[in-house]
Amino acid sequence: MLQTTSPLLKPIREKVEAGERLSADDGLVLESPEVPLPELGELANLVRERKNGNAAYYNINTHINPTNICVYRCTFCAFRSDLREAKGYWMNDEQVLARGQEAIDNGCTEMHVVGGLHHQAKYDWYRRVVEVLHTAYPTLHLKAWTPVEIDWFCRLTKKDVRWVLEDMMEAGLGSMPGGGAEIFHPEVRNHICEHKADSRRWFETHRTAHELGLKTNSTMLYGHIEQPYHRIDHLIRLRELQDETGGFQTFIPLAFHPENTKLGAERNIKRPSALVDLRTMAVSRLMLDNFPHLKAYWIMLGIGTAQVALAYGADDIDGTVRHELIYHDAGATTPEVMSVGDIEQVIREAGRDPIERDTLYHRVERSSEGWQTGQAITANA
Ligand code: V47
Ligand code: SF4
Repeated sequence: MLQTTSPLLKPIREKVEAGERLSADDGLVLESPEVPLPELGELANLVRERKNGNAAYYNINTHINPTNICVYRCTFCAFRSDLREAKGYWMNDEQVLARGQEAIDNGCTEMHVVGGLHHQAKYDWYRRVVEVLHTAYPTLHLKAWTPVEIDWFCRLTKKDVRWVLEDMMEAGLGSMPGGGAEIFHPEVRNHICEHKADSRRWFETHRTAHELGLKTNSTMLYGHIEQPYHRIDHLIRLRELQDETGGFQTFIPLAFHPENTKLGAERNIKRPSALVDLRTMAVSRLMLDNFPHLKAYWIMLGIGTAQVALAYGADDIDGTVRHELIYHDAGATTPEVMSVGDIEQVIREAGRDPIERDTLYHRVERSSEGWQTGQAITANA
């Protein structure tokens, strides 16, 4: 039995205990600073443990951003570059393959592939990134491209979303990451990334991916100009698609890192506090009742907050991670990579049981011969 005393939280606690869905109005109550954070966390932890017990999942993964040159100018982005800037780069096959080899040498099961939209790159170049990696390293799962990229590929090929996704699957696409979601509500989206794929396109892409049997992730970029009702709207839109398709595996709240960004400079925005991070995680866990997993992305939260987040709704800490640029360009001070020993230690220190998973949530079994996919992980409803 929970020790909740806040009168505001009482009716919501009763719904959560009874396994009932929370409304948008409930979500706004949870966002209110009048609801004490520890009580909110306790409630989110009830759901987290109901779904995933004491497990905390991680994987051995790496990132590749094949180019940082981008036609768009999202105001929150410190990663993008213009062609003429010194930091601009564009990888060739050899560089891509070298990253694949490094991933295999380090026991990675997954490569996260996203990047800029280079105005000079043809669709075939993007396709080749997936194809050369998949051909050379077929055991490496390629979690690649956001709806923003898929939308760009549709423009380049003059084909629809289904065609592009099927073509990428033929090349070796295994699933899709959660990026490009930002904040769906147009009041915010039009200010932070007005030109790229809108929320309708984001949902069309994920719906089509789910119809084609691809699993996908989802995110929300918080801690900038958005208001609580924008965040609740965002979560409810995700919950509605999940009701239809069941294709989302995980939700990852992403805290805005303002360093080297136009948005940060213009509005003098500071990075959200750990208290905001934990409240956002807890509210997300309570609103997304049909999502099996929530990720505390340690690269973005910092290790300490990610550990606490495992008691505020999160059951996954992402991976060992290698070659992360998006957050480090925007001021993240977390290490570039964590060893398996360290990530397991971080999870144990938080009082949870570390379990290595693959991208599609199967246990990973390792031996001196290498690794293989084990039992599927099923979260309780
Ligand atoms: O869409 C960009 C965000 C996202 C900044 O699916 C920023 O497993 C904060 O989606 N401050 C890309 N956030 C990262 C992403 C992701 C990360 C980890 C795991 C998974 C997964 C997906 O990063 C972008 C945008 O929302 N972002 N710049 C910034 N300055
Ligand atoms: Fe380009 Fe993506 Fe950065 Fe937007 S977030 S500017 S689409 S790299």
